[in-house]
This record gives sequence, C-alpha cells and structure tokens, in this order.
Amino acid sequence: MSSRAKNLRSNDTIAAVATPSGVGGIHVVRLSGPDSRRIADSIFVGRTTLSEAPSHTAHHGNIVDRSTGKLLDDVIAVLMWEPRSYTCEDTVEFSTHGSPYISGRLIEMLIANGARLAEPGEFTLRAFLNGRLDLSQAEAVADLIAARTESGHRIALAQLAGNLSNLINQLRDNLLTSLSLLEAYTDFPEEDIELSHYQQVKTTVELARGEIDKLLNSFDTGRILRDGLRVPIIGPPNSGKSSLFNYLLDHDRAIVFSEPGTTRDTISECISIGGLTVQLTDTAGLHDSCDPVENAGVERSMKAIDRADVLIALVDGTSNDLVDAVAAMTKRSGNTPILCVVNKVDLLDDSEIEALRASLSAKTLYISALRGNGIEELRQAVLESVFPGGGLREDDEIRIASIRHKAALLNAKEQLGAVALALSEQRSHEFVAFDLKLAMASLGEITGEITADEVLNRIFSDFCIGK
Ligand SMILES: Nc1nc2c(ncn2[C@@H]2O[C@H](COP(=O)(O)OP(=O)(O)OP(=O)(O)O)[C@@H](O)[C@H]2O)c(=O)[nH]1
Ligand SMILES: [Mg+2]
Repeated sequence: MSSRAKNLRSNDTIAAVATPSGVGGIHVVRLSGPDSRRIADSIFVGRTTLSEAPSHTAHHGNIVDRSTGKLLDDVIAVLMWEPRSYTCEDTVEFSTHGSPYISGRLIEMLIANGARLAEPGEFTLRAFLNGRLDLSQAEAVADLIAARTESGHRIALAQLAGNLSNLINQLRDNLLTSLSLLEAYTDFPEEDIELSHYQQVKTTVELARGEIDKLLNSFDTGRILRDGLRVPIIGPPNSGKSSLFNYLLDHDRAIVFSEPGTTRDTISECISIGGLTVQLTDTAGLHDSCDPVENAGVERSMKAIDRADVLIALVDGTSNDLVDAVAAMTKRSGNTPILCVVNKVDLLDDSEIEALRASLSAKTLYISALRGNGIEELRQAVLESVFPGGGLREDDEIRIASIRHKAALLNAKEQLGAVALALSEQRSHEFVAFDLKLAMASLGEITGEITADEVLNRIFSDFCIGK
C-alpha cells in the first residue's frame, strides 16, 4: 500500500510549501488540520497568540525555533479557521521571505512540532473529502493550475464553478425520481408498471441519454481546449518545416540548415493561437533513407501524424514534385484535417505561383517561413480547422475534457440503453430499476459521489505538492 493510500482519510495536520521551489519574492507555507493552532503557536512569536486570533486575519511576527531560541524569519501568518478554509479545517498560511532555505526550515520546524509533510494534492483531497468541492471540481483545480492559455483557463474555470457538476447532479436527480416511481412497486411485485409512470420514466431516460450524448460529443473540443491542439508540421526534407516552427514560436528553437535531413527527432513546443493552446511539433522530413537514425526520425514523424488533431503539410514551392508530395501526405493523413502549405514563395514569381494555384487545391496556403508572408492566414486556418468561423467562441456549452469523465458517461449511456430496452420489452420494474441504479452510479463517479480510494489516489497524485 502506498503511503497515500494509508493517509487518504487521515485527520492529522499536514504542511507543505505551496509556492514553486526556487528563489522568489515570497514563499507560502501551508498548515492544515486539527492541530494547526497549537503547532502555529509553537513556532510563531508576535503581538498576538495566533490560536486566539479570529479567522480571516493576518498577523506579522517572527518564526522562532524554541529549542534553540534562534530567529528564522519574520513572516505574515494568515488564519482561516474551520470550516471557512479551503480544506474546511483550521489552516494557517505563512508568507516567508522567498528563500528555499527559509521555507524548508519552516517545514522542518512544523514537522518537529507534530505536522506531517503533505502528499501532492492533499489539501485539495481534504477539500473534496470535507465536501468543499466535488470530484470534478477538484480535478478542475489541477487543470486550472496547469492552464497556460485562455482556452485551458476557460474550460477549467467553468468546471471549477460547477457547470459540469450541476448538470450531472440534475440528471441524477431526474433519474432518482424515476427510480422512486419504480420502487413504489416493490410491495406489489405482480403488478405491471402503470402507463403514466412508464411514460414518465421513459421520457426522463431519453432526456438523460440526449444530454449524455451531447457531453460525449463535446469531448474532442473539450480536450483540445484543455490540453491544446496537436499540430505537427510534416513534409519532405528541406521544405522549411523547422523554419516555420521557429517563426511560429518566435525564436530559433530548431536547427535550420540548407542541407536536407537536418531535423532527425521530433521537437514539440506550445504556443497560443488566438487564445487556443497549440502544441506544435517539428518533424523529420518524410523520405526513404538508408540511414537508421534518419529512419528512426521518420518513424517518429509517422507517430506524430497518427496523434495529430490537424496537420500542416509543408512543401517547397520551388520543388518539382510538390504536387505528388501533397497527394502522398493527404493520403497518409486519413481522416485528420490537413492544411496544405506551399513554402518559399519569396523565391517564386507571380506566374509560378499562378501555375501552382492551377494544380493544387483552392484551399492551399502560400507562405514564406523566411520572410513571414502568409503566416497570419496560416494561424487563422489552424484555428478555423477546429472552430469553423474562426476564434474561440464565447459559448456556455458544457464540455468534458477528461478521459475519466468520458469513460463514466459511456458506462451511463450503455446502462441507460439497457433501461430503455427493458422498458420497451415491458420487463419487470426490478429489472428496469437495476440498470437505472447502475447508470446513476456511473454518473455519480464524475462528481465523486462514490469513489474508490485507488481512483482518488490516482487523481490526486497528479497534483503538485502544496495544493
Ligand atoms: N528562400 C527561402 N528559404 C527558406 C524558406 N524557408 C526555409 N528556407 C530555407 O530552406 C532550408 C531548409 O530549411 P529548414 O527549415 O531546415 O527545412 P526543414 O524542412 O526543417 O528540413 P529538414 O529538417 O532537413 O527536413 C534552409 O536553408 C532555410 O533557410 C523560405 O520561406 N524562403
Ligand atoms: Mg528541419
């Protein structure tokens, strides 16, 4: 058993540095649990005794090691007494000077006085176990911390606000009403379900199935909004993939060279296009080679193609076989949207560009990764490939972005399908109620109504320490 599994429902007092490691303006050390007041008093010397001060007050004072009498730092202590804190427990947050030595020493002193070092995500785990957040909101806390762009921020914030939870709870409540209707028949096992009750259950189940389908359909865009759009730049050697990668990144990340075969490994970096996170990948040029290292590179390019949400297929406008190259890449892309892009237009004159336009699709883009021509159109085309009409829409559609939520919804969908079938076959009420309960339990997994400890372990171990 991991230490986390042992501690999952512990009610000891935990401490951690909540700010990133390294030197900074301040560090925040968090202390939470039933013994917080005593432990805080044991190390803090100020005009007030912390344990006696009211909640939501801040106090200036010194951190002193009472065993040696040595001063460690002067700090601000912020008090949040239960239940009015993030964890719903007595919590003290010390803002120290931003030295890793000071915050590390303070943690040691808190531990010497009875606290335990918190596991990753343990403060949020406690917030969940104490009913402050439900599970999907707790997961949104991790997403919010991980968000690097507007799109990731927006979807995490909506989930934290409880948009998804409210919808799920509403679906469960409706199903619960149906379940109570069915359970009223328990004392009359011989009786058939009355027609009006039958209709009522059927309508509720159909509505729930519709909502679940909508949520399942939102997964692809939800995931893209949260994790970013995966966009590899693929193409023949020397077409200018690394040049384009660097241009979009706005710094010289990848090596650009006049000889083909320069890029051998895939390199990925995240950028923001109109607020959307885009994970851009520079790849090795697609070609047959006898060199095992180049071949390994091409294999990685293939993997990037398989994982792509959108492909940028880049060809050199001065090359003779560019039409064939575009055709081969389009074939290879399968169902993944592909943007065909002709590079190095700065080397072409108008008649050459016209000739290319005549032989390539009308949607082809023409750019110069060296000079920057056409890059804005390319950025817009990337956005439009996921959001037709361009740009992130300000909608209030509730989306799911987590595989865990998707799996739970797929189960609920299947179980509600079984309910619908049992109803249409006029099976007994117990039969219908059985599948209905399963579907409700699956929905409840999203909000953490009933959750196995190992699932909680998995979710919270992805958090950072101190959150
Ligand atoms: N004139 C001109 N040259 C370009 C342009 N884009 C790239 N090049 C040049 O083309 C050569 C190859 O560029 P890279 O960006 O290394 O091409 P690549 O597709 O990454 O090549 P590999 O990694 O070898 O597959 C370099 O000499 C670049 O300076 C462009 O838009 N115009
Ligand atoms: Mg390259």
